[in-house]
Amino acid sequence: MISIARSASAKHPARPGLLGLLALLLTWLLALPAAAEDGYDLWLRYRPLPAPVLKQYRDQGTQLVAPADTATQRAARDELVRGLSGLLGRAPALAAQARRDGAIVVGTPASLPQLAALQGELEGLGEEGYLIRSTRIDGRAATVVAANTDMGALYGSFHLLRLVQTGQPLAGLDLREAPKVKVRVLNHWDNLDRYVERGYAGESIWDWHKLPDWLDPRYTDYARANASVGINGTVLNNVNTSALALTPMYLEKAAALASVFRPYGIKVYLSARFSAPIEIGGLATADPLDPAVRQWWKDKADEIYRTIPDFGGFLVKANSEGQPGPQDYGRSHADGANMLAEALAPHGGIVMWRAFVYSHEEPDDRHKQAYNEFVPHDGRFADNVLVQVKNGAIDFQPREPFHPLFGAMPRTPLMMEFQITKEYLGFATHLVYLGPLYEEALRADTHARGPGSTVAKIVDGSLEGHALTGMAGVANIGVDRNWSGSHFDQANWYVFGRMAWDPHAGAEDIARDWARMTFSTDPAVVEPVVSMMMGSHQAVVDYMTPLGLHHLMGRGHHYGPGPWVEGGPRADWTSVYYHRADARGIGFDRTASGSNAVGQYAPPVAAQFGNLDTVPEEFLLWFHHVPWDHRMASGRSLWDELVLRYDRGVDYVRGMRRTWAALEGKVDTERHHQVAVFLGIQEKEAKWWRDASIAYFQTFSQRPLPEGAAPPPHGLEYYKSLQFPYAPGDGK
Ligand code: BDP
Repeated sequence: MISIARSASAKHPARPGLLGLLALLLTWLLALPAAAEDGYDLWLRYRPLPAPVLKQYRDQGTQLVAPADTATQRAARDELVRGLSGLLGRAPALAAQARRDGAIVVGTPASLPQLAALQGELEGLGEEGYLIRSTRIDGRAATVVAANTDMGALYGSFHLLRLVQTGQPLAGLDLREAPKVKVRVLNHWDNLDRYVERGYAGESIWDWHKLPDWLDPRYTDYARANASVGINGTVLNNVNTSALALTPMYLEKAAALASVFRPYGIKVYLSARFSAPIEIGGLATADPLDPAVRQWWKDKADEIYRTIPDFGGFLVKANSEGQPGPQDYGRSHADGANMLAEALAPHGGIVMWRAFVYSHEEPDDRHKQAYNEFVPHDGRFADNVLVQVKNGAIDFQPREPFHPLFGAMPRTPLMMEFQITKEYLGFATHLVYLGPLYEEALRADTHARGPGSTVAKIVDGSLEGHALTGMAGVANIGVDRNWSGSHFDQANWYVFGRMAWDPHAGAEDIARDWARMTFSTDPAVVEPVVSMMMGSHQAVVDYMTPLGLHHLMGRGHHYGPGPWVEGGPRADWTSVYYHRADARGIGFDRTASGSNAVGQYAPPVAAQFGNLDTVPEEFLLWFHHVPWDHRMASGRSLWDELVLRYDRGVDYVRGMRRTWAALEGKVDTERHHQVAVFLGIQEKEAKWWRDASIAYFQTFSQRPLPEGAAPPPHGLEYYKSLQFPYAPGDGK
């Protein structure tokens, strides 16, 4: 449209009536919702602020004092120029000194002598923290972003931009921020052939074949997005990895990515296959106590650090789901982790050793396996090892109680592993904001050292006094234009980063920031969007696995309902193993009369979960096998309550559709349309989950549906017959 206007004026410069035409066109353009957007810009859109919000920045940001002598300083200055120009509609004048009131001054005492006076105040902010303050510099009112390091200044710049993006006033600012967690990493489950395991946003963004020469500009945007939320590391390859990732050819490619990420404070890590010494080293064994194996890893570490001097370290999935590991040689997880730790230690690298393990022999309850294998080794891991624990004991289910390892290994730093990609939560099309799931897990009270021993305090190291701390998120990123497969899934990447920075942060505040940055500062958009997001996690729990049910999805691909899944290679890969429905009732008895997994929690928690009267209803069937006519808090029978929960979940999705439809015209058409269509898919699939689950469980309960509940439109056989051989993201 802009080009039409331009060519019209060039061809007919003096034609009478043209001005009128242009005025008409302008009126029409202004009446349109914001121009179509494809989501590529994520939350860093920097579109012009609306006039009423803009007014408050009239005198601010006209000047920018920000040195650009290092790559990180340039990244900060470029981002501020880009952001402020876009948001305020005018480029800030670059200056060496603030000459007018309202300048933005960014740097460290070393990079900007004007900031020397703040030196004392920067104490305690460490290498990544910053302060943002309204103060006077060179005798002028200014907004200062000051830090001990260039990286701190870059994080502070992103924070300042966020304040403007979300329409916060820049007057009277006095903020101090430092991350509460040290290692804040994405885990890409990306294979070297660009297939993304459990990926729903297209193939891997790492174009391995064209690396190291072709550095896709997208890599820089990836780094910007991560730095904007404080993510400081990325594991490039899948936990189920090929040993080839550690060969010179791939190390050179990884080094090229590291060079793009370095200015943004993002370290590169690699998943290491435990049997690499055999597969690419030509050794006969990978036994961690074998001197030749230990030497091989030391040499490999030396080689890696010659190629990537600031390499972060290894992520390892060992003796889990068929992956090789130390137990293949009768050694323990600690033996395996410590061997790698020893190789990395001279270079400052770390090992993230996953606790998501379950052995070839089926345990009586998979829930108990990680605890049983790891707790005996507490205190035996080297100083540069983090044990990486999923938020729950089974596997990223829509809702799980916190993992019993949290609080049970006080002498070992445990890092949190969340899944950002929605393997068990409807893939990319379901609108499910994961902030409430993360918050629930982090705020859970382990009672490990009395009340208030939250998972967040274990993850941030404060409860048990660990300096090495971490949080990992399994990435939801692919080559889709919008990065995450849907616009709302960007929020899950965003909230992961913000919570890794501060595990005590609130999901709703973060959703509000995200919505303002991503869609609009207009409260008439922000508030409905935030309210949709905040209820969306409970909704997916309701329509998929209410009241503590879990692991009921289709086999392998995990798409859609499959509560009937049984048989196959191992019982704990089936649904019937987990729901245990029979004529009497439903649920997994994990109390002392059953598997006693509940005994892995601290006594007050075990007592609460283990007692039918005190277990929170959301975990009822996780811990108890409960009769169909058990009285629920609502007064209804369990069966009626179950059906009601399924319906409640579907209804919530219908409500989201209505809310979103009412935002038409307030959100650009392209994104509005896609979200609307995806919500339609979500409603269809939520109903499918509800119908299939009810049809199946009714064969056990033998009870009528409660009044008002519609019978499933098809018989059970229909739901069971559905096949999805090409569902995306299946493990390979
Ligand atoms: C499961 C996934 C599988 C992963 C595994 C893991 O289905 O693809 O490899 O977790 O975390 O949830 O290792």
